[in-house]
Amino acid sequence: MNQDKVYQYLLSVKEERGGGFLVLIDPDKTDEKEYLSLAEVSKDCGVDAILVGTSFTLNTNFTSAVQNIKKVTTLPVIIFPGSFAQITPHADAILFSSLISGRNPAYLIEEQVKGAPLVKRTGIEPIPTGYMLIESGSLTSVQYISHSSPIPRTKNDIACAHALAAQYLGMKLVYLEAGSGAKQTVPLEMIRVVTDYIDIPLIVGGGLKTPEDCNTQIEAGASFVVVGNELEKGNNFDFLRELTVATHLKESMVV
Ligand code: 1GP
Repeated sequence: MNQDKVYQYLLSVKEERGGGFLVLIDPDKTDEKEYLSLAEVSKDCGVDAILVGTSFTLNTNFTSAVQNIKKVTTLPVIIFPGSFAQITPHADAILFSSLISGRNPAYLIEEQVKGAPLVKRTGIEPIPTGYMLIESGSLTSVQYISHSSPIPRTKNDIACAHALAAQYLGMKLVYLEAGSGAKQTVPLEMIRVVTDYIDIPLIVGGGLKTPEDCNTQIEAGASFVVVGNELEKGNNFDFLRELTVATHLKESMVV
């Protein structure tokens, strides 16, 4: 069995399309009917994979949400967990993340220790990911919940050092996170500098609202962009297609 099938798929997306577009579904914040129809049309709209995650689960049975999403799409479904309790066998993979920009042991290693045996038991693919919060203009849910401070927006050297540490620790991805609904996205200059400094792919998300946002973040060096909040405002599939077209730099060159 290919142990890193989803990761290899993501690398091939980056290679072939010039950048990957990931939809983030938060089943706790969105109506089931809406997120299932979003998942259903995603592939036809050019989406490359679906992330599913939430900061905390108030209203939803997370496992059945993932199971139902999986039923309506052939895209890889990847857990983007807020806690180890979101590990479920119905997904294809999990961003097995450590919040390396923080110094809170709960999110650096404790959640991971609780989650690792569950990942093994379920057989889903762990994708080791260095998760970094970047200051984005106001307190975000992820900062509040994780009790950790983000990296200041202008401190590219600090961002680089964290990202390189992730690489040297064997992580396969670095995620620069401005936070869901962020006022300001991750600065383009930080994306440029970090991309040049490390050899592993970068995911960038938080506050991306327009095709231009996605395009400029990929142009700056991100391998993948994540959009969640903006797609929770009702289903506009033409808009989703515009986002993916703007992300896929190589395809837009040939159109
Ligand atoms: C949040 O990076 C993701 O974890 C996506 O952010 O919801 O603002 O698109 P948005």
